[in-house]
Amino acid sequence: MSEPVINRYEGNPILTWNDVPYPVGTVHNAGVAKRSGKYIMLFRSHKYNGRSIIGKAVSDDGYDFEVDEEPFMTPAEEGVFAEYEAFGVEDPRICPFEDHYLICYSAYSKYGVRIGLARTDDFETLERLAFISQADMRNVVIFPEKIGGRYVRLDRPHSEINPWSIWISYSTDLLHWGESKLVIEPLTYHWDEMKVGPGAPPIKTEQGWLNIYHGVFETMAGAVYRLGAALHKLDDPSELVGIADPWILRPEDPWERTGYVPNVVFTCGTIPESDDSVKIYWGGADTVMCVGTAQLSELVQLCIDQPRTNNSSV
Ligand code: M1P
Repeated sequence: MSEPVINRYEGNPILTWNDVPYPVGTVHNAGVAKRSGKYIMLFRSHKYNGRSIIGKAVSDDGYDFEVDEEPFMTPAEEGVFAEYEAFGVEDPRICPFEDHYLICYSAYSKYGVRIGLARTDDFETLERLAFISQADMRNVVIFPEKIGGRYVRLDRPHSEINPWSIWISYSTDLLHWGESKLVIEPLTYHWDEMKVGPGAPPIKTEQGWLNIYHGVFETMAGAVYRLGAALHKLDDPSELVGIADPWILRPEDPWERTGYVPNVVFTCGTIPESDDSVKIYWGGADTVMCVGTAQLSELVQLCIDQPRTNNSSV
């Protein structure tokens, strides 16, 4: 197996519950965006009652973040959103789209978990648009531009029959989605054999859309969440160029191996920079936020040169 392609930042974890000026037990699974030279992080926190809210932190360099005094998003208190967010809002993914930012988040209620879509222009105000799935669905990421004239997303429905897999869906108005098709399944006897889910919104490269996803392996001591990379065709992302056989990140640091949920690295956001590097942000053990860097060209090449097969060697 090749050497790790993600270099962990030596200052990890970059954000913990200690940095938050209101009472929370965790800081994890953050979406990120870059706006006017600032890095904006929308992170998930468990309140003491176990329900999740979303906070905001801002940084000049992508490593050193300062958290707002108040949460950015809490469950809605009236209307249709209140009914389906009553148990919490989780795992925001931020997709820059034209001159605004689309935010997909998991909404929990007594009916299960479904996906809410919100929009912001400035990360000061937030407009909830619609729920874009029924229950049960998690891990939705929208591509940052239309493809073939339509909005495109990767999503992860739950099913009792099939292992939890990554699907693709299309929309003409962002609100109604369909023509869904399965694109990545877990692979038996592989590090992602239990389930997979989209991680960060896909990144456009010359060779294809880079999808950094999470894959889960069940052990006698519980599930292990790792990150992998897949490359989707530019003009038709329902087709894959390749899925990298090795994982690109696994729980190694103490704050990834122990915490609220042990042995978890889980991404909801990346920031591609202009020099081929990409900052990858991940939650460690559902408890803290971490960051590392990789070269986009290396991640792409890994998908092309070492694609997984049914006879995976790693
Ligand atoms: O606890 C690990 C992760 O479990 C869920 O991920 P998935 O949808 O793939 O099962 C989510 O609750 C996620 O937030 C969490 O980090």
